[in-house]
Amino acid sequence: MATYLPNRRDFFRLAAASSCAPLFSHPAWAAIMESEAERTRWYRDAKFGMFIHWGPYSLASVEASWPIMKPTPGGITQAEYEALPQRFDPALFDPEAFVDLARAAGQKYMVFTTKHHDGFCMFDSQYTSYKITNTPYKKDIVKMLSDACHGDDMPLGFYYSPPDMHNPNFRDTSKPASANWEGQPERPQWPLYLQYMQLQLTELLTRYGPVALIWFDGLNDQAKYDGQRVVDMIHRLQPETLVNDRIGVPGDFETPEQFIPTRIPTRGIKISGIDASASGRLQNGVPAPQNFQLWETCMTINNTWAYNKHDRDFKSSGKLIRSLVEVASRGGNFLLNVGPEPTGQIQPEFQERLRAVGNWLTFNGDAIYGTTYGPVQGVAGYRTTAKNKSIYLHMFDWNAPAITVPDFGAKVISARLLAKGMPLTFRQTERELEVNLPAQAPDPNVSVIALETY
Ligand code: FHN
Repeated sequence: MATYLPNRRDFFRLAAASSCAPLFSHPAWAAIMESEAERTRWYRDAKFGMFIHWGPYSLASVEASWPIMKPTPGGITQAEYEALPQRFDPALFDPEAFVDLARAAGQKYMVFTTKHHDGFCMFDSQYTSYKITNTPYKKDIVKMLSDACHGDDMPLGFYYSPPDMHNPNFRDTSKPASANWEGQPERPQWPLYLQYMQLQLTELLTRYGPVALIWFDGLNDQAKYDGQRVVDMIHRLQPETLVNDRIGVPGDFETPEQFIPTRIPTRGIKISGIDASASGRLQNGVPAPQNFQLWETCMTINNTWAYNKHDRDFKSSGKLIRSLVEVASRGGNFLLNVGPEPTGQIQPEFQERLRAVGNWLTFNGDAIYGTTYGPVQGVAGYRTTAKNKSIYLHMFDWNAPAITVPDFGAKVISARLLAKGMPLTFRQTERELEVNLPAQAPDPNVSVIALETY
């Protein structure tokens, strides 16, 4: 039986009640940090996950839900969109194949859309008829995938949308979704919608085995969902389930979307668009561990979350490998998305790129999995990650005959090319470390130098 430790919220309540400001040096705070570190350890070590956006919308090659929330002229109508489940029958869906692909990619957890904003449930909920078991396919896809994941020890998380265009207690469904897609908490029915959410989350947390995390997607004005009550209920059902930051209360991890922060995120400073890589140069601050804010960038391989046969703008394998390195070098997780086809297959362009990332990880995974942010930040030519006494230099530029790292505090015992195990000679002074490099970089995308230190 785990001993009860006040969680972060209780700590602040306790401190406030004793009319003193929360003292981060307080023994309770250290205990909270330790208990949080234990809960999130598997997640922090996993580093790389597969996001899956899938539903009847894949039939129409449109984005999930947004076509009815913000319709475009000439686009699919709400009636056409809401009729798609009538012909959704992914006969080629093989959940084991999804898990095998994630494994081949080096992805160590999966997050699946159980219900997107459109309100359609990919699980057999007893609280709605708008669900997968009322389609020609008939089978509970969440059950199939969770069985496959648990059979392969693959942690599975559930994406769940608090916004729900189909539920009449979320919004007045006599009007088009575009009129009130943000929901109507002012209506007397609102508490009934919050109860519906709790009932569905209870189904997801009691019928599908261990749930690694709940990935809420609350969009705006998230306070209307009474998030702390929801999180408390989740932890009563599965205490180890992690929760993200998109239901109006701080979560176990923050979720920058489609961008990688240029700094290492820290507690109390919410990640925002100004942190996006495109907005500015890399920042070189390295926070103390207790100030680090756990985070995860979610990203698409092309530009759409759902399957879209028209979206041919695929990121290259090299770009995806470098994105993974960027994220890991700042202590984050990378949740890379696939949108399966209406047949249940994952398109070859996604498979090719995911397998290429997996191949890179086969030789360089030690420099990613189980690491945290490295001691050198903000240098254009390389990134760093760290794990125990090892420091990894992820070379974006290869400027033989040597690389010089200024102000390298740690005392280096050895240096080697990680992928080939080839020893490298080096020279270290008080001020800098210089590592001699072979003329040819071993990897066309990112070559890793492993440094062992005292
Ligand atoms: O509207 C959703 C979108 O469809 C997708 O699910 C992303 C993934 O994080 N979240 C919302 C946009 O921020």
